[in-house]
Amino acid sequence: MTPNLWWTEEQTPALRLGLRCSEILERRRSAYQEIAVYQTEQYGRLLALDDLVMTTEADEFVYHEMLAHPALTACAHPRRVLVVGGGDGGCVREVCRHPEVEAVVLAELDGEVIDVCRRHLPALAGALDDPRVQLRVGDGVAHLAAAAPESFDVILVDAPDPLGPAEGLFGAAFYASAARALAPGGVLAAQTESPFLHGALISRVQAELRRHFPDVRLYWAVIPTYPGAMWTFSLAGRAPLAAAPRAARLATRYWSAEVQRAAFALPPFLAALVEAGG
Ligand code: SPD
Repeated sequence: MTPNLWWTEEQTPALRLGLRCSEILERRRSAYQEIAVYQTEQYGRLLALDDLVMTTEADEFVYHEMLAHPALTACAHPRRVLVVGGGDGGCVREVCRHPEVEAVVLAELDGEVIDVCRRHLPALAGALDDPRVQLRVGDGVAHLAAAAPESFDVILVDAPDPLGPAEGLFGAAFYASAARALAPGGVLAAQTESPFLHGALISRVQAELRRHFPDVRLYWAVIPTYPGAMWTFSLAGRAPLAAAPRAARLATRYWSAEVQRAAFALPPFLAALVEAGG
């Protein structure tokens, strides 16, 4: 144990998140990034990529449940699911809770993220052993561009922050590929960052999605270790989305049908970001 070991994320040049750690469980450089897992005293194990929090044991359920279940319950027949990013397995775990799902493809850029999470975050990465899951290690943008038309019912974009290779996961070409790869009743959900730090990105993504999808919404959840704590997701349907989600009985800790309804109620400053995209 290293005394007084602090992990810090520089969220902006003027804002940091600090968590005291008892141990660095792993720290290594892959071809793409530095991958690290810390044992924090407050929030359990923390996975960081290039010194940015990807997930912690304490709040991962909020993010993964809220990324997966709104899209899966908005889709009438979610049989074939693509998860882009999310090599930790948390999003795949939530997808696998739905018995209607027959196949889940995980397209993760960095195979070493999967290896590290299998070792240190088994409550998330254990889902990758579900027989319905197929792992595809490689660029998610290229994977989607090469996907057959209408080959997925649900696409979930579990992107890291929009820096470096992940920028493409927030880009116009990626959303065009996603619309093409979704079946007629298909639904996409994507994490779209913090309204406090990335308002312009939210406006741009919402506008871009509206170019390809007839029904686009924004919703939010509270994730304490992400910058600003208030986090947004974008939902887009290839057809107008039903007023009520499909009923689903899921063993969840944050998501429920009622929470989902509430998550789409936007405070005026969030509604303004949606409208600002034009
Ligand atoms: N700033 C944190 C953004 C991270 C979003 N993706 C996290 C991946 C967890 N599966």
